[in-house]
Amino acid sequence: MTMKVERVELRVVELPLVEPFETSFGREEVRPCILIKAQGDGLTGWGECVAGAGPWYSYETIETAWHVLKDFLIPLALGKAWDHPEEVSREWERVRGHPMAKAGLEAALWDLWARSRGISLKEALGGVKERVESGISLGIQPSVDDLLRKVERALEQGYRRIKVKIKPGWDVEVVKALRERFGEIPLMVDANAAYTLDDRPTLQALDAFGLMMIEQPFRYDDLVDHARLQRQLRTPVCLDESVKSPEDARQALKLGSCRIINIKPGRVGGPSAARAIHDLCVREGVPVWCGGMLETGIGRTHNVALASLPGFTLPNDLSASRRYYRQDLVEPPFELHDDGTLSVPSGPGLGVEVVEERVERATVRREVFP
Ligand code: OSB
Ligand code: MG
Repeated sequence: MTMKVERVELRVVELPLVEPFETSFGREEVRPCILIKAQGDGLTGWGECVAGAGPWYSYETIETAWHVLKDFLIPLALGKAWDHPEEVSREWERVRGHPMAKAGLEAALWDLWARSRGISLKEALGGVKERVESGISLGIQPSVDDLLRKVERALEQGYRRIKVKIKPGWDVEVVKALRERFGEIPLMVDANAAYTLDDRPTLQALDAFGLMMIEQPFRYDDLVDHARLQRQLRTPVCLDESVKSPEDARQALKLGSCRIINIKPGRVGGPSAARAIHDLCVREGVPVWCGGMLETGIGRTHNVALASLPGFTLPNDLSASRRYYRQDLVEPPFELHDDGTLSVPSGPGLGVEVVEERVERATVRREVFP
């Protein structure tokens, strides 16, 4: 069944976070993102582009993504006949980089495609799980006591693993305090590229705490130094920022830069690329989990569907809606079950309702194509 996108609507929405989120690269109190609504054949598909206000996590921003979507990706998609979203995303390979812009639009096409077949995103992607394991990612806090309180609450709520953000000066002491207080809980750290080879004594010290993994200690695009580090650590290195495509993933595994990969569809160019990395990692025996970018319910639903694939064997950065936003953009919002999981929606497409009046209220910019 051939499809055609006749209309695309882009919006920037801004949602206040229930609490500020601080990492080694900055602090966010309001999360802006681009929402993409693609329509054709009487159906609507939604996607979310995770580029942020500034180029702190990667080079992409709301402005660069808007430009690339408007001037290159949307024109390549509009009015073209296609059978599968992967076909359209192959056309975009001509556009170098800009994975977040591509991922947002490709996600909308997957939603459209799944709806046209009356199947869920989970089925469309080849997912198998009805529930996905939830972990929580806790930002840098004003004090260690604050963090201990946050971790205690997260454990009470049932989160299946705790990830804490680290940076130089907020690392070994913090992990030591967590181990002393909570014992052998499933614990990991994420440095968001804040360290260099000179910091190996710190990373060696972290190696003694039995962490599930150390996420992205080195530069946002490094594979070589990570490979050297991984040879010196017992703790698995997990790459986030450095893996921006299936090709990066292949090279990282070849070089031994990590033993785990955090798959974020936004970072790697979309659901197709995310699935390709999953498939590669399954073949190579490398565990993966789905990362997050503080998505609204729209991006979260796409991520939850992806995380239902069989290779996602580690807890994901997919928390309940209320952990991020007072009111999500979808109904029903994501709720944490007592066993620390989220349900994978099973209705057609996203399988949740996008509440358009909430989207409208959060909108600060909008444009329709053609
Ligand atoms: O490095 O994984 C990261 C949020 C924004 C940018 C980068 C990261 C994160 C998170 C939050 O860790 C994960 C989530 O959405 O829960
Ligand atoms: Mg990360």
